[in-house]
Amino acid sequence: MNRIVLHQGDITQLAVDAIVNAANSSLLGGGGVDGAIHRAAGPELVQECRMLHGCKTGDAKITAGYRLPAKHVIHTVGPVWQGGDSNEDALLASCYQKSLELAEKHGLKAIAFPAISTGIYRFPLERATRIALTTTQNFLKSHALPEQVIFVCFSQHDLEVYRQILAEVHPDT
Ligand code: AR6
Repeated sequence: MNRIVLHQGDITQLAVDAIVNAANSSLLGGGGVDGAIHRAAGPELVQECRMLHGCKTGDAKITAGYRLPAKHVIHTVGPVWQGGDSNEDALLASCYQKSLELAEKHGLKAIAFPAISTGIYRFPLERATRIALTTTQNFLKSHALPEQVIFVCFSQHDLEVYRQILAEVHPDT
C-alpha cells in the first residue's frame, strides 16, 4: 500500500482519523485553513482549544473534531517565513514530526495535512513540500502508524508541486 497519498480539495471535508490544522500559537482560530476548520467544526472546538493554553511554534496539540467528519484535529503552529535564516526549516519539520508522533500515540490510522506555513506565513512552497515529504517519509520508515498520510493541496498548482517533489524523493514507504 502507498502510505503517502496526494489529494486536491478542502481538508475540512475529509473523514479521516485526524486532520492537521495550520494554526497560530494562540490556538484560538484565524484565517486560511484554520478559519475553515473552526467554521466547520463549530464553536465547541475553540472551547476545547482555550483549555490548551496555546502552542509553541513547531509543536502540536490534539483535540476532538466535533462537527467535522474527521474524528480529531491536530493543531500545529508553523513558522512565519523570515528569509530562511531563522530556523524555519527545522521548525517546519518539527510540525510534521510532532503531528505524526501524536497520531501514533493516539493509535490513528489516517491523517491529513495541509501545506503548513505556505499561505499566510509565506514559506516558499517547494522548500516546504520537500520538508513535509521527507520528514513524513522518514517517520513512516520506523513506525507502523499512521498507516496513511494524505497531503491535501488546496489548488491545482500546489498539487503539481507536491507531485513533482514526491516523484523526486520517491518514497519507498
Ligand atoms: N483545505 C485545505 N487547504 C487549505 C484550506 C482548506 N480548506 N484553506 C486554505 N488551505 P494558511 P499558514 C491551504 O494561510 O501559512 C491563519 O490565520 C492554503 O492554500 O491557512 O500556516 C492561522 O491562524 C495553503 O496552501 O496557513 C495562522 O495565523 C495552506 O492551506 C496563519 O494563518 C496553509 O495556508 C497560518 O499560516
